[in-house]
Amino acid sequence: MPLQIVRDDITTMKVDAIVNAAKESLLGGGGVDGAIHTAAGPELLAECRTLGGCRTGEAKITQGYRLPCRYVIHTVGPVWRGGTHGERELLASAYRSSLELAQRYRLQTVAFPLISSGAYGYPKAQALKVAVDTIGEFLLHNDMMVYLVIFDRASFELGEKLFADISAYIDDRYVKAHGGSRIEQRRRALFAAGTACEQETENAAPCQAAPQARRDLEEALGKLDESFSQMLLRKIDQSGMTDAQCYKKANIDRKLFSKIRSDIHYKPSKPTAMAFAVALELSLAEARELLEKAGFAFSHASKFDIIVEYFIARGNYNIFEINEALFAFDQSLLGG
Ligand code: AR6
Repeated sequence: MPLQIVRDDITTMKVDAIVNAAKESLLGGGGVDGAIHTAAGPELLAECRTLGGCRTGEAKITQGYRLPCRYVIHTVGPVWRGGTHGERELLASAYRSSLELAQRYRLQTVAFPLISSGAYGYPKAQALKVAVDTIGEFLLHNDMMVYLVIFDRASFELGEKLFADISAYIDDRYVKAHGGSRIEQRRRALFAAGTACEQETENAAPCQAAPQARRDLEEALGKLDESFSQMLLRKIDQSGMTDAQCYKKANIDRKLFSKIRSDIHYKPSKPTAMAFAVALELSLAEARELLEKAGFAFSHASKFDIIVEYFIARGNYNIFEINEALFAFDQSLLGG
């Protein structure tokens, strides 16, 4: 999965580079900067002294010294001054400059903290959105594995309204699926089965199927043999996207996509299948059909399913926003 949101201490990340939320002097400070310098040892500060500082929105690179990563990319985010002083663009630029530097050094794995969201006062939910949007945009055109490291639970806040909306959506469905006693649930299930039987009996026609119905049946049977992989490739072709555009939009890496492409019987995990449904911007009915090919269903007994359904039903196919919400509700993320 090219972008993963994880809860961790960035100084422990075993990646090619971690990013430091530094100040313009690059001479150390508190927060994540302090933690990185402490873990790296005094050689880091010595190298930083040779760099001549770093302007807000730009990035510089050093060795990682005693850290488990090879490099530290130092970037400087903006100080929050109410949001009307170009903060968003400067913050996006801090992420972009760091990613471009990582690309120049041919790094494959990079971990970011939530830049500017501590001492520099950028509201956390907005800082997170800028991070996710900017990294997401970069990953549409570049291959890299990026971790967004959230240090404490409190750093992570979905917009209040979005959180409330999703909670209500889950409650409406999840509670229904789990509500009532076992007897009540059994009664409902029996009732549903009974109704279906009655309908079947009513509709049962002793005569031959009409020609149209037979054609529909033949078409359906013809589709029976289509595997997940085949349906996926067909839908990608129909969408006009290239394979790469589709798997990047699905937050899936190239290797996994090649496996799916070359093995028509490949059985993806549910988050992978869902990720493609989102990347292809399928309707709920189409998404169900694709999931079925992989042996899955949308279930109202699963918060994960309900959250993805919430976004699809609203036509919001931004996989990174969906992942933010899944992360907030402690669910697996979409992708490979
Ligand atoms: N791992 C991951 N994230 C962390 C860690 C950690 N070990 N420690 C803190 N965070 P901040 P800024 C999170 O203040 O707002 C320094 O003094 C923290 O929860 O470190 O960009 C510099 O020298 C927060 O969400 O950076 C500058 O003067 C995020 O990292 C100034 O602070 C960023 O908080 C930069 O301020």
